[in-house]
Amino acid sequence: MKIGITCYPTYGGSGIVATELGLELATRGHEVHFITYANPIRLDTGAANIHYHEVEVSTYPLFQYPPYCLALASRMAEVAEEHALDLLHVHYAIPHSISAMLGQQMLAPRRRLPFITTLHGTDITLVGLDRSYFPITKFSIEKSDGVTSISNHLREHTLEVFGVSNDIRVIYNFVNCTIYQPDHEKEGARQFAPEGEKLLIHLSNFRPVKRVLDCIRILAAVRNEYPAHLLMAGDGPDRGPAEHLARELNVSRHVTFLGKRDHVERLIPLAHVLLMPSEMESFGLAALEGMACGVPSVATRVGGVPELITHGVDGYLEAVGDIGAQTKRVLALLTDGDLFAQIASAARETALTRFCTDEIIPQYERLYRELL
Ligand code: GMT
Repeated sequence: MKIGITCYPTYGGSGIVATELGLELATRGHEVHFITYANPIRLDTGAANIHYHEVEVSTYPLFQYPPYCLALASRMAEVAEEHALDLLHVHYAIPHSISAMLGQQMLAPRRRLPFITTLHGTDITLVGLDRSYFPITKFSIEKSDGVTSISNHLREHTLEVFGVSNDIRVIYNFVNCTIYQPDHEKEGARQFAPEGEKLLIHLSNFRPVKRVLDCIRILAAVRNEYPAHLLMAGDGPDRGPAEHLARELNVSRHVTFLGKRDHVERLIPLAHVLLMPSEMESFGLAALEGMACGVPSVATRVGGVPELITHGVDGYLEAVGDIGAQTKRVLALLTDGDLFAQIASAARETALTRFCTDEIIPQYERLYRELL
Protein backbone atom coordinates (compact mmCIF):
# COMPACT_ATOMS: atom_id res chain seq x y z
CA MET A 1 0.00 0.00 0.00
CA LYS A 2 1.00 3.64 -0.43
CA ILE A 3 0.41 5.50 2.79
CA GLY A 4 0.72 9.19 3.64
CA ILE A 5 1.52 9.91 7.29
CA THR A 6 1.21 13.28 9.02
CA CYS A 7 2.21 14.02 12.60
CA TYR A 8 3.90 16.64 14.77
CA PRO A 9 7.55 16.06 13.98
CA THR A 10 8.75 17.43 17.30
CA TYR A 11 9.55 15.68 20.58
CA GLY A 12 6.33 13.99 21.71
CA GLY A 13 4.67 10.62 21.90
CA SER A 14 2.30 11.03 18.97
CA GLY A 15 5.11 11.99 16.59
CA ILE A 16 7.22 9.09 17.81
CA VAL A 17 4.40 6.58 17.33
CA ALA A 18 3.66 7.94 13.84
CA THR A 19 7.32 7.83 12.84
CA GLU A 20 7.94 4.34 14.20
CA LEU A 21 4.73 3.14 12.54
CA GLY A 22 5.92 4.53 9.19
CA LEU A 23 9.30 2.87 9.57
CA GLU A 24 7.75 -0.47 10.50
CA LEU A 25 5.29 -0.29 7.58
CA ALA A 26 8.18 0.50 5.24
CA THR A 27 10.13 -2.56 6.40
CA ARG A 28 7.00 -4.61 5.67
CA GLY A 29 7.15 -3.40 2.06
CA HIS A 30 4.65 -0.52 2.08
CA GLU A 31 5.55 2.80 0.48
CA VAL A 32 5.38 5.45 3.19
CA HIS A 33 5.23 9.20 2.58
CA PHE A 34 5.70 11.52 5.56
CA ILE A 35 4.00 14.89 4.99
CA THR A 36 5.15 17.16 7.84
CA TYR A 37 6.58 20.65 8.43
CA ALA A 38 9.95 19.24 9.55
CA ASN A 39 11.78 15.95 9.52
CA PRO A 40 10.26 13.83 12.34
CA ILE A 41 12.88 13.36 15.07
CA ARG A 42 13.23 9.60 14.80
CA LEU A 43 12.92 9.42 11.01
CA ASP A 44 15.75 7.97 8.96
CA THR A 45 14.90 9.49 5.59
CA GLY A 46 17.47 7.24 3.91
CA ALA A 47 15.54 4.08 4.82
CA ALA A 48 14.04 2.01 2.00
CA ASN A 49 10.41 2.82 1.07
CA ILE A 50 10.47 6.06 3.08
CA HIS A 51 9.76 9.43 1.47
CA TYR A 52 9.62 12.81 3.12
CA HIS A 53 7.64 15.80 1.85
CA GLU A 54 8.07 19.05 3.70
CA VAL A 55 5.12 21.38 4.19
CA GLU A 56 6.21 24.95 3.62
CA VAL A 57 4.16 27.54 5.41
CA SER A 58 4.69 30.90 3.73
CA THR A 59 3.97 34.00 5.70
CA TYR A 60 2.66 37.35 4.57
CA PRO A 61 2.45 40.59 6.59
CA LEU A 62 -1.33 40.25 6.58
CA PHE A 63 -1.15 36.90 8.36
CA GLN A 64 -0.79 37.23 12.07
CA TYR A 65 -1.24 33.44 12.08
CA PRO A 66 0.18 31.66 8.99
CA PRO A 67 -2.46 29.16 7.78
CA TYR A 68 -0.49 25.93 8.34
CA CYS A 69 -3.65 23.85 8.11
CA LEU A 70 -4.21 25.01 4.51
CA ALA A 71 -0.60 24.58 3.43
CA LEU A 72 -0.75 21.05 4.82
CA ALA A 73 -4.03 20.29 3.00
CA SER A 74 -2.55 21.47 -0.31
CA ARG A 75 0.59 19.41 0.19
CA MET A 76 -1.43 16.32 1.15
CA ALA A 77 -3.52 16.57 -2.04
CA GLU A 78 -0.42 17.21 -4.15
CA VAL A 79 1.56 14.27 -2.73
CA ALA A 80 -1.47 11.95 -2.84
CA GLU A 81 -2.01 12.72 -6.51
CA GLU A 82 1.63 12.64 -7.57
CA HIS A 83 2.43 9.38 -5.76
CA ALA A 84 -0.97 7.73 -6.09
CA LEU A 85 -1.39 7.34 -2.33
CA ASP A 86 -4.03 4.86 -1.19
CA LEU A 87 -4.80 6.66 2.05
CA LEU A 88 -3.73 9.29 4.55
CA HIS A 89 -3.10 8.45 8.20
CA VAL A 90 -2.92 11.47 10.49
CA HIS A 91 -1.74 11.43 14.09
CA TYR A 92 -3.22 13.93 16.55
CA ALA A 93 -6.60 15.26 15.46
CA ILE A 94 -5.88 18.99 15.55
CA PRO A 95 -5.47 20.27 12.86
CA HIS A 96 -4.25 17.26 10.87
CA SER A 97 -7.62 15.60 10.33
CA ILE A 98 -9.16 18.82 9.05
CA SER A 99 -6.28 19.21 6.57
CA ALA A 100 -6.75 15.59 5.49
CA MET A 101 -10.46 16.19 4.97
CA LEU A 102 -9.71 19.23 2.79
CA GLY A 103 -7.08 17.27 0.83
CA GLN A 104 -9.63 14.51 0.33
CA GLN A 105 -12.21 17.00 -0.97
CA MET A 106 -9.71 18.56 -3.37
CA LEU A 107 -9.17 15.16 -4.98
CA ALA A 108 -12.79 14.02 -4.78
CA PRO A 109 -13.68 14.88 -8.41
CA ARG A 110 -10.88 12.59 -9.60
CA ARG A 111 -10.37 9.88 -7.00
CA ARG A 112 -11.12 8.53 -3.55
CA LEU A 113 -8.63 9.30 -0.75
CA PRO A 114 -9.74 7.91 2.61
CA PHE A 115 -8.11 9.16 5.80
CA ILE A 116 -7.61 7.72 9.26
CA THR A 117 -7.23 9.80 12.40
CA THR A 118 -5.36 8.38 15.37
CA LEU A 119 -6.23 10.08 18.65
CA HIS A 120 -3.30 10.28 21.05
CA GLY A 121 -4.51 12.02 24.15
CA THR A 122 -4.09 15.74 24.62
CA ASP A 123 -5.80 16.32 21.25
CA ILE A 124 -8.92 15.06 23.06
CA THR A 125 -8.36 15.55 26.78
CA LEU A 126 -6.82 19.03 26.68
CA VAL A 127 -6.70 20.92 23.39
CA GLY A 128 -9.85 19.39 21.93
CA LEU A 129 -11.84 20.41 24.99
CA ASP A 130 -10.90 24.06 24.57
CA ARG A 131 -14.02 25.96 23.50
CA SER A 132 -12.33 27.27 20.36
CA TYR A 133 -11.37 23.79 19.16
CA PHE A 134 -14.18 21.57 20.48
CA PRO A 135 -16.64 21.87 17.54
CA ILE A 136 -13.96 21.44 14.88
CA THR A 137 -12.39 18.48 16.70
CA LYS A 138 -15.78 16.76 16.91
CA PHE A 139 -16.40 17.51 13.23
CA SER A 140 -12.99 16.17 12.19
CA ILE A 141 -13.58 12.91 14.08
CA GLU A 142 -16.99 12.51 12.45
CA LYS A 143 -15.55 13.14 9.00
CA SER A 144 -12.67 10.66 9.36
CA ASP A 145 -13.06 7.42 7.40
CA GLY A 146 -11.39 5.55 10.24
CA VAL A 147 -10.60 6.54 13.82
CA THR A 148 -8.23 4.78 16.18
CA SER A 149 -7.32 5.56 19.75
CA ILE A 150 -4.28 4.41 21.68
CA SER A 151 -6.20 3.08 24.69
CA ASN A 152 -9.69 2.07 25.80
CA HIS A 153 -9.66 4.92 28.24
CA LEU A 154 -9.14 7.47 25.46
CA ARG A 155 -11.80 5.78 23.34
CA GLU A 156 -14.40 5.93 26.14
CA HIS A 157 -13.45 9.50 26.95
CA THR A 158 -13.82 10.56 23.30
CA LEU A 159 -17.23 8.90 22.91
CA GLU A 160 -18.48 10.42 26.14
CA VAL A 161 -17.15 13.95 25.80
CA PHE A 162 -17.64 14.47 22.07
CA GLY A 163 -20.77 12.37 21.73
CA VAL A 164 -19.60 11.00 18.37
CA SER A 165 -20.95 7.75 16.98
CA ASN A 166 -17.81 6.65 15.12
CA ASP A 167 -16.56 3.12 15.50
CA ILE A 168 -13.33 4.05 17.30
CA ARG A 169 -10.88 1.17 17.18
CA VAL A 170 -8.35 0.78 19.98
CA ILE A 171 -4.87 0.07 18.67
CA TYR A 172 -2.33 0.28 21.48
CA ASN A 173 1.06 1.94 21.20
CA PHE A 174 3.84 -0.47 20.36
CA VAL A 175 7.57 -0.98 20.83
CA ASN A 176 10.20 -2.73 18.78
CA CYS A 177 11.44 -5.34 21.26
CA THR A 178 14.51 -6.10 19.15
CA ILE A 179 15.73 -2.52 19.31
CA TYR A 180 14.59 -1.97 22.92
CA GLN A 181 16.42 -4.65 24.93
CA PRO A 182 17.43 -5.09 28.56
CA ASP A 183 21.06 -4.49 29.59
CA HIS A 184 21.59 -6.67 32.64
CA GLU A 185 25.13 -5.43 33.33
CA LYS A 186 24.22 -1.72 33.18
CA GLU A 187 27.94 -0.91 32.88
CA GLY A 188 27.21 2.30 30.97
CA ALA A 189 25.45 3.73 34.05
CA ARG A 190 28.88 4.66 35.42
CA GLN A 191 29.25 7.51 32.95
CA PHE A 192 26.44 9.27 34.83
CA ALA A 193 26.97 7.83 38.30
CA PRO A 194 30.68 7.15 38.80
CA GLU A 195 30.19 6.15 42.44
CA GLY A 196 27.99 3.26 41.37
CA GLU A 197 24.63 4.81 42.31
CA LYS A 198 21.62 3.19 40.64
CA LEU A 199 19.92 5.23 37.93
CA LEU A 200 16.35 6.45 37.76
CA ILE A 201 15.15 7.84 34.44
CA HIS A 202 12.37 10.12 33.25
CA LEU A 203 11.59 10.89 29.60
CA SER A 204 9.05 13.44 28.41
CA ASN A 205 8.40 16.80 26.82
CA PHE A 206 8.50 18.46 30.26
CA ARG A 207 5.00 19.88 29.93
CA PRO A 208 3.02 20.55 33.14
CA VAL A 209 0.91 17.40 32.58
CA LYS A 210 4.09 15.33 33.11
CA ARG A 211 4.72 16.67 36.66
CA VAL A 212 8.49 16.58 36.18
CA LEU A 213 8.99 18.35 39.51
CA ASP A 214 7.68 15.21 41.20
CA CYS A 215 10.64 13.32 39.71
CA ILE A 216 13.03 15.67 41.52
CA ARG A 217 11.08 15.32 44.77
CA ILE A 218 11.13 11.51 44.48
CA LEU A 219 14.88 11.48 43.79
CA ALA A 220 15.52 13.68 46.83
CA ALA A 221 13.38 11.42 49.03
CA VAL A 222 15.00 8.25 47.68
CA ARG A 223 18.47 9.66 48.33
CA ASN A 224 17.66 10.04 52.02
CA GLU A 225 17.83 6.25 52.16
CA TYR A 226 19.69 4.96 49.13
CA PRO A 227 22.28 6.38 46.67
CA ALA A 228 20.57 7.06 43.35
CA HIS A 229 21.05 9.35 40.36
CA LEU A 230 18.29 10.71 38.13
CA LEU A 231 18.48 11.11 34.34
CA MET A 232 16.02 13.62 32.91
CA ALA A 233 15.71 13.13 29.14
CA GLY A 234 13.77 15.65 27.06
CA ASP A 235 13.06 19.32 27.24
CA GLY A 236 10.13 21.69 27.60
CA PRO A 237 8.58 24.42 29.72
CA ASP A 238 9.14 22.76 33.12
CA ARG A 239 12.85 22.08 32.67
CA GLY A 240 13.85 25.41 34.27
CA PRO A 241 11.59 24.93 37.30
CA ALA A 242 12.88 21.35 37.69
CA GLU A 243 16.51 22.53 37.63
CA HIS A 244 15.63 25.19 40.18
CA LEU A 245 13.95 22.66 42.47
CA ALA A 246 16.95 20.33 42.24
CA ARG A 247 19.17 23.19 43.48
CA GLU A 248 16.68 24.05 46.24
CA LEU A 249 16.55 20.45 47.45
CA ASN A 250 20.32 20.26 47.23
CA VAL A 251 20.34 17.34 44.78
CA SER A 252 21.47 19.04 41.56
CA ARG A 253 24.71 16.98 41.58
CA HIS A 254 22.55 13.88 41.49
CA VAL A 255 20.36 14.87 38.53
CA THR A 256 21.55 15.01 34.92
CA PHE A 257 19.40 16.99 32.49
CA LEU A 258 20.19 15.43 29.13
CA GLY A 259 17.97 17.55 26.88
CA LYS A 260 16.37 16.02 23.81
CA ARG A 261 17.97 12.70 23.00
CA ASP A 262 17.92 10.39 20.03
CA HIS A 263 18.36 6.67 20.50
CA VAL A 264 16.76 6.45 23.92
CA GLU A 265 16.99 2.68 23.52
CA ARG A 266 20.68 3.10 24.46
CA LEU A 267 19.86 5.15 27.52
CA ILE A 268 16.83 3.53 29.13
CA PRO A 269 18.40 0.08 29.74
CA LEU A 270 21.04 1.70 31.98
CA ALA A 271 18.37 2.59 34.53
CA HIS A 272 16.73 0.51 37.26
CA VAL A 273 13.45 2.43 37.44
CA LEU A 274 11.52 4.71 35.10
CA LEU A 275 9.52 7.51 36.70
CA MET A 276 6.24 8.57 35.09
CA PRO A 277 4.40 10.70 37.68
CA SER A 278 2.04 12.28 35.11
CA GLU A 279 -1.20 14.04 35.88
CA MET A 280 -2.65 12.29 32.80
CA GLU A 281 -1.42 9.77 30.24
CA SER A 282 -3.69 8.26 27.64
CA PHE A 283 -1.17 5.46 27.27
CA GLY A 284 2.37 6.25 28.45
CA LEU A 285 4.72 5.32 25.63
CA ALA A 286 7.87 6.03 27.67
CA ALA A 287 6.78 3.43 30.24
CA LEU A 288 6.34 0.85 27.48
CA GLU A 289 9.81 1.58 26.11
CA GLY A 290 11.10 1.09 29.65
CA MET A 291 9.27 -2.23 30.01
CA ALA A 292 10.78 -3.54 26.78
CA CYS A 293 14.20 -2.69 28.27
CA GLY A 294 13.33 -4.53 31.50
CA VAL A 295 13.12 -1.23 33.37
CA PRO A 296 9.96 -1.21 35.49
CA SER A 297 7.97 1.99 35.94
CA VAL A 298 6.75 3.68 39.04
CA ALA A 299 3.86 5.58 37.49
CA THR A 300 0.52 7.13 38.33
CA ARG A 301 -2.87 5.44 38.13
CA VAL A 302 -4.32 7.69 35.44
CA GLY A 303 -5.92 7.47 32.01
CA GLY A 304 -4.81 4.46 29.98
CA VAL A 305 -1.76 3.60 32.10
CA PRO A 306 -3.50 0.72 33.93
CA GLU A 307 -4.10 -0.89 30.51
CA LEU A 308 -0.33 -1.06 30.14
CA ILE A 309 1.00 -1.60 33.65
CA THR A 310 -0.46 -4.17 36.02
CA HIS A 311 0.22 -2.89 39.52
CA GLY A 312 2.58 -5.11 41.46
CA VAL A 313 3.16 -7.42 38.50
CA ASP A 314 5.15 -5.52 35.87
CA GLY A 315 5.41 -2.09 37.52
CA TYR A 316 3.73 0.09 40.13
CA LEU A 317 0.85 2.57 40.01
CA GLU A 318 0.30 5.17 42.71
CA ALA A 319 -1.86 8.26 43.12
CA VAL A 320 -0.91 11.48 41.33
CA GLY A 321 1.27 13.63 43.59
CA ASP A 322 1.77 10.95 46.24
CA ILE A 323 5.54 11.36 46.49
CA GLY A 324 5.75 9.14 49.59
CA ALA A 325 4.08 6.14 47.94
CA GLN A 326 6.06 6.51 44.71
CA THR A 327 9.32 6.84 46.67
CA LYS A 328 8.53 3.65 48.62
CA ARG A 329 8.06 1.71 45.37
CA VAL A 330 11.30 3.06 43.91
CA LEU A 331 13.20 2.12 47.08
CA ALA A 332 11.76 -1.40 47.02
CA LEU A 333 12.96 -1.89 43.43
CA LEU A 334 16.41 -0.48 44.19
CA THR A 335 17.04 -2.42 47.38
CA ASP A 336 15.37 -5.80 46.79
CA GLY A 337 17.27 -7.60 44.03
CA ASP A 338 14.80 -10.49 43.76
CA LEU A 339 11.82 -8.16 43.52
CA PHE A 340 13.58 -6.09 40.87
CA ALA A 341 14.44 -9.20 38.80
CA GLN A 342 10.86 -10.47 39.00
CA ILE A 343 9.18 -7.18 38.06
CA ALA A 344 11.76 -6.32 35.38
CA SER A 345 11.31 -9.68 33.69
CA ALA A 346 7.50 -9.43 33.86
CA ALA A 347 7.72 -5.94 32.33
CA ARG A 348 9.77 -7.25 29.40
CA GLU A 349 7.33 -10.14 29.00
CA THR A 350 4.35 -7.74 28.85
CA ALA A 351 6.08 -5.67 26.17
CA LEU A 352 6.89 -8.81 24.18
CA THR A 353 3.52 -10.49 24.38
CA ARG A 354 1.10 -7.56 24.20
CA PHE A 355 2.77 -4.52 22.68
CA CYS A 356 5.55 -5.59 20.33
CA THR A 357 5.50 -4.46 16.71
CA ASP A 358 4.53 -7.91 15.40
CA GLU A 359 1.41 -7.77 17.54
CA ILE A 360 0.33 -4.19 16.78
CA ILE A 361 1.43 -3.22 13.24
CA PRO A 362 -0.79 -5.87 11.59
CA GLN A 363 -3.77 -4.25 13.34
CA TYR A 364 -3.09 -1.03 11.43
CA GLU A 365 -2.57 -2.96 8.18
CA ARG A 366 -5.90 -4.72 8.72
CA LEU A 367 -7.66 -1.40 9.23
CA TYR A 368 -6.07 0.04 6.06
CA ARG A 369 -7.22 -2.98 4.06
CA GLU A 370 -10.75 -2.77 5.43
CA LEU A 371 -10.93 0.90 4.50
CA LEU A 372 -9.70 0.35 0.98
O1 GMT B 1 2.16 13.55 26.43
C1 GMT B 1 2.32 14.49 25.64
O2 GMT B 1 2.27 15.64 25.98
C2 GMT B 1 2.61 14.16 24.23
C3 GMT B 1 1.47 13.47 23.61
C4 GMT B 1 1.60 13.58 22.12
O3 GMT B 1 0.57 13.56 21.51
O4 GMT B 1 2.66 13.72 21.55
O5 GMT B 1 1.42 12.14 24.11
C5 GMT B 1 0.21 11.44 24.00
O6 GMT B 1 0.46 10.46 23.01
C6 GMT B 1 1.37 9.42 23.38
C7 GMT B 1 1.56 8.49 22.19
O7 GMT B 1 0.38 7.91 21.79
C8 GMT B 1 0.85 8.68 24.62
O8 GMT B 1 1.73 7.64 24.98
C9 GMT B 1 0.71 9.68 25.76
O9 GMT B 1 0.17 9.02 26.88
C10 GMT B 1 -0.20 10.83 25.34
N1 GMT B 1 -0.13 11.87 26.39
C11 GMT B 1 -1.16 12.20 27.16
O10 GMT B 1 -2.24 11.66 27.09
C12 GMT B 1 -0.90 13.29 28.15
